[in-house]
Amino acid sequence: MKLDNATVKERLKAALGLDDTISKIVVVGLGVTGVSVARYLASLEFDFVVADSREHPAGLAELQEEISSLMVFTGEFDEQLLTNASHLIVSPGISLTEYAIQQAINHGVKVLGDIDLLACSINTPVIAITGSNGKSTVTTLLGDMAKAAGRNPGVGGNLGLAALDLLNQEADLYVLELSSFQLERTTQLNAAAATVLNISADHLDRHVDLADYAAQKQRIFYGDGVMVLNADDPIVSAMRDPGRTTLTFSIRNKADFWIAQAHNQDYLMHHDKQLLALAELPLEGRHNAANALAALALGAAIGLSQEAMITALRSFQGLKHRMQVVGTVNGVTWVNDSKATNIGACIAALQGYDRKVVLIAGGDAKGSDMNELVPSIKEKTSCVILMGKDAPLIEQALADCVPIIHVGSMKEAVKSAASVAKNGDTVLLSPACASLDQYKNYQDRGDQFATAVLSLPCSGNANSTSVMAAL
Ligand code: UMA
Ligand code: ADP
Repeated sequence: MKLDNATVKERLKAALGLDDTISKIVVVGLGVTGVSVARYLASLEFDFVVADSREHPAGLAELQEEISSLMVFTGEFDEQLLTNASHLIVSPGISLTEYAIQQAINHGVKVLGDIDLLACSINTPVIAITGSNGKSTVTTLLGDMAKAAGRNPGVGGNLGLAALDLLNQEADLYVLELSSFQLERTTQLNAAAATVLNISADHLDRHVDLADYAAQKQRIFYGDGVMVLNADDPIVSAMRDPGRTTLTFSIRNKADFWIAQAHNQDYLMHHDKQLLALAELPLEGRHNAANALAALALGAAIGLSQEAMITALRSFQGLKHRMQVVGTVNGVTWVNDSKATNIGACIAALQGYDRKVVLIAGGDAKGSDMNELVPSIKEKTSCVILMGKDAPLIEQALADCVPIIHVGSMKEAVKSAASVAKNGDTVLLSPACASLDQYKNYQDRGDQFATAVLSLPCSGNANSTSVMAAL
């Protein structure tokens, strides 16, 4: 629940130095985050201006109708405007290394993000989730668990609904997915429970190196809440703070939440208590067992009932574009994992198979080292179909260890995959790269995949009904 405006203003002033009479605020970026920040500041009667490097930001006209006095600067960021500010509230998609922002920082201008504004505006517990992969899955699952336990959670953040927009609805708990970009400009979050699910290379075009990327993620643990750590991930395990309450999860070894075998079945466990047979979890891939354990640990940290969490787990169908089976055509199963926008996700997808698959990959590698993909591709693929800007980087890394086909479009990729896949095979779209070089976003890439699969000519045992359901 949001606090009253006077209290919020006091807290913003004390914590961030934001003062409605003297602060000179520039909201930088007018996407989903910028619009939510502008609306929120206006509701608190703060003065501010907005800057966006596009000439025509999409949401501008609507926002100008709502806030008649809104002053907007479009086009290349104006160094003087930013340097003369006292505070910049910068959207996560904008790098703090942008020249004008750097100049402002050098002049002592404070940089904030939307998450700190939210943190100062509520007295409600927050569960915060970050990691290279699994954030959206765990955030959504935990939201479902909280609802099953009779709570009224506000679920959002990097997931899509901007954090400050969550204040428009009543909530007794916030479940926030947070990116490294949001966390790098956050100092006020004191989550009741927080996790870094895993760390693998991602966004290295924005962060100095993997250590810097991990350090930004670690900021999720600011405060004194319960830390939920992945015991299988050495970088995450090293984040342990001996003074803090910690819960661990592991799909390999014994931990607070772990997997044990009994009567030839794997079970999700809490210490020595069997919670659920893994076979009852309606999600593809071993990595989703890790996600389920992480969600159970986070829920336990804030006292959700185990029964309610297990009920939510049993009915959780996963999210679109993540290991989503789109159908079986001519005996070949087609799986859409378009959200695999980094190496870690692609490796996790491949490792979930016990026989070789045809892999469709490629796109924008965002500075990651494609050599890391090689062992899993060697072990788990019979052929790799490559597309997109960084296809040559992947090809170079693979160095002829597996047959490669180059294609220019998703339609061609699906056609080529259909020509090499045999009855009983799986074709997996798990690109290990971002989509923006060829598609509007990962959803567009996944939808084009499903559409192309649907248009494949069917013979005898085709089952295209499930393909249509996936669109
Ligand atoms: N902009 C500029 N100059 C630039 C770059 C951007 O002016 O150089 C402007 C854009 O024109 C646009 C605004 O800044 O108006 C965009 O801001 P943004 O890129 O921060 O995007 P938002 O629309 O605010 O969405 C952001 C997150 N996007 C990014 O971090 C890139 C969304 O995560 C998130 O859902 C949303 O806030 C609500 O919290 C998306 C994402 O791709 C899903 N996240 C990355 C990921 O998951 O890997 C981190
Ligand atoms: P995020 O929000 O962190 O991008 P998602 O839940 O949307 O995470 O999943 C993104 C991609 O990562 C998908 O390809 C999914 O199959 C894969 N994935 C999900 N959970 C994990 C995990 N725990 N480890 C590795 N990969 C994962």
